[in-house]
Amino acid sequence: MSLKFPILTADEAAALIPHGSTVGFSGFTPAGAAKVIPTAIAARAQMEHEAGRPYQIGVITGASAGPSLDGALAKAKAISWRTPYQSDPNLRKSINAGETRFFDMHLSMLPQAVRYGFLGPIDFAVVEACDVTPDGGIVLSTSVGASPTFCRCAKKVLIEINRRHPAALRGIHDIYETEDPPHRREIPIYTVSDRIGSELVRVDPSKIVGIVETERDDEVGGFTEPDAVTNRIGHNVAEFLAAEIRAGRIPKSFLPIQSGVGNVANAVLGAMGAHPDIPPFDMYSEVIQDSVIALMRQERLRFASGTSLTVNSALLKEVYDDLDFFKSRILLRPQEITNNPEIVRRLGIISINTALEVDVFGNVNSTHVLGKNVMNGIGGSGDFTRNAYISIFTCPSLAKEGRISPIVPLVSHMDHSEHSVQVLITEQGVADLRGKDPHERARLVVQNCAHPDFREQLSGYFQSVRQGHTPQTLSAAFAMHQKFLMTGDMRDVTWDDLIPI
Ligand code: 0RQ
Repeated sequence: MSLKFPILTADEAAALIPHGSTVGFSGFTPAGAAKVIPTAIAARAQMEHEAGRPYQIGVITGASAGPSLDGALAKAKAISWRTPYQSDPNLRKSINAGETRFFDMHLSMLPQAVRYGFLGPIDFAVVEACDVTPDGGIVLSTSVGASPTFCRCAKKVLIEINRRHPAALRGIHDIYETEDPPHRREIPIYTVSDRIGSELVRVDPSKIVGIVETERDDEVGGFTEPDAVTNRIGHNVAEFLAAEIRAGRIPKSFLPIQSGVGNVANAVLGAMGAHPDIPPFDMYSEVIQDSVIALMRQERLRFASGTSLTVNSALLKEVYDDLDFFKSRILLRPQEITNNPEIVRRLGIISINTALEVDVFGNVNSTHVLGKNVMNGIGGSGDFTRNAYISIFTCPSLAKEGRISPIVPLVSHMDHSEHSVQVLITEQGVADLRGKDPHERARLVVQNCAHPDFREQLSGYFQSVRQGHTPQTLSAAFAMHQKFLMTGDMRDVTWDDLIPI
């Protein structure tokens, strides 16, 4: 590494960032997130607040960041606005209390929104890296996210060089930015492993105002062991995909998989890896998570293209101990490329994401509990779902110890419409919605996917509301939600007073 750039402490770096700045931080679920500078900014904010002075910044990342970034800044009340995706409990609380402005965006669109100037000028990029060359070539760490765009657009760049990541990571990244309209051309990716860009993020070296040296683990949460429900969901997904191959609707050589984040997604990948009728496959996804590492070792997963390597510390060590093996099988690209609709549709990606709530017609709520409080954000689920070869949503058929049915007559917030959602899978079974009208969809979803505790209640609703292309009545569509808000339980809703108009 070059010593050409000033070496700063985290506090010195934080002191450079004035109140009111917009900062683009590296980090994606929350791999490769900047850590020590945001924590120092939070400490500075606290001091300023104690002295009676205002201090807040606008925060943009690739996707969710960990406790050192979103957590620390939210606790210090240092975030005035935030986009595009978060999962920190403190930040979520602050957003839902109306203290932090949060606007949710499709992850593929964030970098171009920054370039187009839709989010205003970017004052600072603060990115984690494992190396930097004297001429301003940055070797990012475990995620790419939106960092290349932040570095290009920001007036000034601060870099955290994290010694936990070896400089030999160079080569795992494929950095490519599209031109903006009217000069944009096709993105030349035709197979998941096509390399189209550079190993480095290239920045005008005069913009690099400092380097902070760190040695910190990524704050990746790790997954709980699959349980009976997540295993059953995984099994149902794998069986569905195997049947699609047998029916000739998926080629025998298979198609690339996109898989969301979380415990269900981890269990689904594990089940696909174990299924005898699913051939070794590729991923063209966003997040490369824990189960991927074992699947690669077992040669069940041939190649994974993603924007973040979101694995726990023990697995990351395993990757670093055998870097040549993994570097020949993993590429990390900008989120604008991993989630790009053009490529999702060209490669024929099978998307598998988790729903918070789904209605019997196939409309999906990924983001808002009871239509009101945001959970994390839409993330990449919309980028993939809208453009997938087959779009699948999974969820357990019960939430909150059986008091909530995630399957409802009408979603309380809609992220993905019935026009984009093709297959719904719970631990109860599969509802293949392709080619079905809303009445057929409703019957299938209730029979195959709803929990037995709610089947009668849900079908009772549709027996009462028969008319229309979509059987629905506005007077009772949210009766289950209202019952939960009043009693803490969605069960035992009756439709006696329902007015079917
Ligand atoms: O509550 O946290 O209090 O236990 O919601 O639910 O079952 O643990 O599910 O962790 O897989 O997250 C949709 C949020 C699912 C996630 C979502 C309660 C439930 C629990 C979490 P507790 P689970 P997961 C690419 C794809 C959007 C982004 C996306 C997500 C908590 O998958 O953020 O898809 N997706 N990105 O009890 C009230 C309901 C509920 C409910 C569950 N109907 N009503 N509460 N819960 N259903 C990756 C990226 O883009 C980065």
